[in-house]
Amino acid sequence: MKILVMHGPNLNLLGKREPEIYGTLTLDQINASLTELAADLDCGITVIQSNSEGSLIDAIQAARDVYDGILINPAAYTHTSVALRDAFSAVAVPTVEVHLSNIHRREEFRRHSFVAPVAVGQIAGFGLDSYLLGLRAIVDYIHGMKQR
Ligand code: CA2
Repeated sequence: MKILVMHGPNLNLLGKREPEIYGTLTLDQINASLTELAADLDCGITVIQSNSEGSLIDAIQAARDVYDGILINPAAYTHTSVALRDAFSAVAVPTVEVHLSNIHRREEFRRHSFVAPVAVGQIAGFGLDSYLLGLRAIVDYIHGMKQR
């Protein structure tokens, strides 16, 4: 099973700027934990990070017929990007949306996600564990699909 892990804009700054909001963990550390868990779950992961909406959309389109699922933290594009939502809708690759923070208890503008309605589900508020739970969730979901 192959999962594409996608990190959206500014997540490359994790652990390097504003640790009071997003903590001290770096993106490399998150990716290392995901890689470890992926080995336990017997799945392969490819990780990308982009600050560009177009590059993320290109990656979603290219994921069709290549990856079994997508794990994404769309970051700020969560709240703004109809284009990202349309790409997920078009490729129909099962997707789990994750957020480090609980977007529902932050500013009003973060409460709405354009991605959530086209995702299998959303996990928010658990820091690194949001990603790890998200990886378990997408892998379990795909196993379930294959049994049907
Ligand atoms: O909680 C999350 O994971 C978010 O997706 C993070 C986004 C934010 O726009 C979403 O509303 C919630 C922001 C990611 C930016 O990360 C930074 C890390 C360090 C310094 C500055 C930004």
